Amino acid sequence: MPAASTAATTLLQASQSEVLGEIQSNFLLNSSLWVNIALAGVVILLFVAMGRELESSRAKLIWVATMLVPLVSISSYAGLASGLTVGFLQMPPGHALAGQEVLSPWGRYLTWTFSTPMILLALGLLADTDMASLFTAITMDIGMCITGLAAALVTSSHLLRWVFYGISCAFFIAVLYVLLVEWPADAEAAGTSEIFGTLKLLTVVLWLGYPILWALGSEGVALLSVGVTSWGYSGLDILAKYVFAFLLLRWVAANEDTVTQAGMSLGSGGAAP
Ligand code: RET
Repeated sequence: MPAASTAATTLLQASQSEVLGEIQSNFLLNSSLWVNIALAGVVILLFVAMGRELESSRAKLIWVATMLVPLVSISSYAGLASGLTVGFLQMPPGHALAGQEVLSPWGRYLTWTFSTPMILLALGLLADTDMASLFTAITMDIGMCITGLAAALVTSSHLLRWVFYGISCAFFIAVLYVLLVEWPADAEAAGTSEIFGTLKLLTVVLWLGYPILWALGSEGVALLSVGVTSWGYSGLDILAKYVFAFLLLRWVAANEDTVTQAGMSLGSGGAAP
């Protein structure tokens, strides 16, 4: 196969140290990664302390799901900062950066597959939803992340990048439907509607920022540079993960009884009959 066509269909061959050099020479990009590593570390310690007093298995389940968010995050950002999950892509004809080698932090999209289901698991447990609804939200969310990763990695066709983007958005709409239509009613019945309402709003508003950023960033129409896009995601992550998780854990720690009594639908260790 001629070298040019190989380059156009795969991540370009670049050593990890070349990628690392590129990341470290871009202050905006590098700082957006290290700030999150530091924050995730602090947040993990804080959450360990906040969960110490929890007793019921249901409250502990919400706590573990919430803890996994910064744990996945610190691993994800370490992967990006080391260059392990970053590569160069040659954009296809039609793309604003066609033919150029663009730095792609593809590990970000991959690791969302592990962090976002934890956010939804914690929210679903808080709303005391049923297994079918929880399964729907989580599988649609995984679909959104994997097809989003495909949209970022496809270099054979500009059109197909946007086709994957559209598929990812369709999965996202299903997640939004569950969050906005199904779970609020469940939370009302479980007596958790106030905190659920706050967290739902935070989640929906912030999550909408991700596809917008993708479309404007170097993966999409390239209006924003790699560094600015990365700071955009890092900022959204700080709010959608750490602030979200802090609010959730603080409420669970203060209202363990409500959480325990509500926990009958999923059979995950609610109050004894
Ligand atoms: C992509 C691009 C394709 C279309 C859509 C997207 C949505 C991404 C979202 C990500 C949320 C990430 C969070 C991470 C926390 O760890 C993949 C950007 C719809 C909603 C909250």
